[in-house]
Amino acid sequence: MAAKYIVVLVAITTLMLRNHNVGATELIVGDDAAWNVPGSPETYSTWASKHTFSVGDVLVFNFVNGSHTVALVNKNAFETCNTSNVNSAIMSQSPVRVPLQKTGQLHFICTVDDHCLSGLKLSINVTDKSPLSPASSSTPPANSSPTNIPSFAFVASSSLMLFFVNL
Ligand SMILES: [Cu+2]
Repeated sequence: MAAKYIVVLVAITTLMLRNHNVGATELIVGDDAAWNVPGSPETYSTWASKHTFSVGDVLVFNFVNGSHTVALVNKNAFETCNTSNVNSAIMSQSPVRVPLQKTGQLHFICTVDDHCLSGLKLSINVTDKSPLSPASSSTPPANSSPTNIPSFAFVASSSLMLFFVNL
């Protein structure tokens, strides 16, 4: 229970911080590890669990050209690393930039050799950006009630919590 409570608190805090961010967030996949065959197969699921993905954000895959690719696949192809069943062009020019345009699950794999089987795969859950809250320095619109923010945060954090718990 304590762990879930902490996850909810972190999610709410994240949402509230996000309310103050304007514009797209660029997310460097893997951070310093970039898009490379990882030492641990969980590298990219761990990375995904530490980030929030919102409509309007941009995923950036960095790698050495010729070493890797990025392709969008369905859930089944993601799980089985079926590199012959891709839903997008195979993107091979680093950096590959993928704007997140709608909510839902997105699955990416590298189609080179057995890289996907070695863990070079990424699954993310894209959610709606929280509604723009009035900046604290400006006058709130008349139809904006502060009570809307906690309730929204609760609903959104609940779904985030489920996302974390399901990992
Ligand atoms: Cu690769």
